[in-house]
Amino acid sequence: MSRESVRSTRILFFVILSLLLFTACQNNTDQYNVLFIVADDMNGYGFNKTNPQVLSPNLDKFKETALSFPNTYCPAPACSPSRTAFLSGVSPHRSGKYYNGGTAWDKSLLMEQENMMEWFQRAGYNTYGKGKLFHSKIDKKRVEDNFMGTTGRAGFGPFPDSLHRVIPGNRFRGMQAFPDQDFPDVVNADQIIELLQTDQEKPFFMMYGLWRPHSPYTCPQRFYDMYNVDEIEIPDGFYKNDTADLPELAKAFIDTKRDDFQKITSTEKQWKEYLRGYFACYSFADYNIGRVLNALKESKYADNTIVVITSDNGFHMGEKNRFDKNSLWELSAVTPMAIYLPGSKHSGGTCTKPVNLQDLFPTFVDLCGNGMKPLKTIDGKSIKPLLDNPNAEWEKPSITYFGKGWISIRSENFRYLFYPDGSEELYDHRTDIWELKNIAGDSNFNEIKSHLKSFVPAEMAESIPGRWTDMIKRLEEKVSAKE
Ligand SMILES: [Ca+2]
Repeated sequence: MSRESVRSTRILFFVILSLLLFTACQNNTDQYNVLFIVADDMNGYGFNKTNPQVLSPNLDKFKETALSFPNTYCPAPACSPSRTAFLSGVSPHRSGKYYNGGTAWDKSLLMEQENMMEWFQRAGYNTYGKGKLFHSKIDKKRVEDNFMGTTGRAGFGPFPDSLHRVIPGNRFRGMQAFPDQDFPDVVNADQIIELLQTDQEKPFFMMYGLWRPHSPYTCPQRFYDMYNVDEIEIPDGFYKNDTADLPELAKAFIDTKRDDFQKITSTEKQWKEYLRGYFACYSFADYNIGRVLNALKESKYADNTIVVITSDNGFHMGEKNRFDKNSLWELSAVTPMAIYLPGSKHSGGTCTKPVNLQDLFPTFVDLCGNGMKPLKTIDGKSIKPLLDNPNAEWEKPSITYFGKGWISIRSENFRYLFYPDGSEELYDHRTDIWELKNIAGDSNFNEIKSHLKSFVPAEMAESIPGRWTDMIKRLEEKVSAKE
């Protein structure tokens, strides 16, 4: 070998060695890290700008770097069934977990399921979780195994002071300010930030579950101060008589929360104070999300970490005469989402195709799995094709379930609701984003209606006993007796 070629070989050797060392220092050879942030009861007001009064500067900034999916919907419109579905990969129509309350993970279908974190671990990841994650009680050891450093059986924790906890039937107790460190969202963000500053030997899947903007609407004073209560406007989506054209079952359903509605709206001033509480907590959640995003930006994982930000379900602030989630209409079903994919050409873009939180697990399998498939069937469909091309063909609508036979199907332009007695609603989102005019009876839309109806599953599981199971049964009996 000539002297020249020995020299070249040596140079090549050092280049390869340096590359290998560089890659090792980046913690993950060819796998992305994932930071998955889930807020609680965050509707589209700030995230999707459907109510421009709500300030969410950190989400706005994140959206400039990410691909936004404003038409993302939950598998079921409440914390526990939504999280159970998207973390297990089992849709509510197969598990029967449609409502809050009761158990779920001790039922065999879910117990035997390999959940999202377990799959990530098998795919070679370290998994971390802080804050509100599963919601439904899952085996303590399994939670601890799934999420390093998680406290509490349901992946909650640290638990908030009782002042910040929800009192059923009393979501709002007036403006009550407390210091930052009183809030689990702050403490959990601190811990996530610390993890991002730590050397990671393996790729990581890190989940940060916020409690806000979920009620009670307590937060640090400066977030209330962002809103002048006298200037707050009643939401555009509120319309006094938009429930007149609903099916009987839907009307009876709305009546179950009428007292709640009347109490909050008894004076306009009180309603505005309620709105300020939600808006302030929305901005507080935005602030904590911003802290975590800044920490990621300053970390060495900034360039190889996928970031997903979304909520477990949406929330009505008076629309359809409700102050609640637990419904199949847009405000409750929407879970606005944005995804940062390193190197994406579509930063700052928007994909308006209808997607579902149920689609996240298969998407992670696609992006992070290196061919590792889940052990059991998971529902949903990978949205990787949309991350690659936001205008790609996407025929699949997004489905939200609220009990056996209670189903809502959202295409890019329409929402179709189907009830167990066969009654229906249809809304055209091109002209009616607040779903004020039910056009199910308009024959011009028959084709669209029957197309969407074809996605109603032939079989749906009976409800696992939960907070709404008996109530829904009684409503069905009451309405069918009248008909
Ligand atoms: Ca929730």
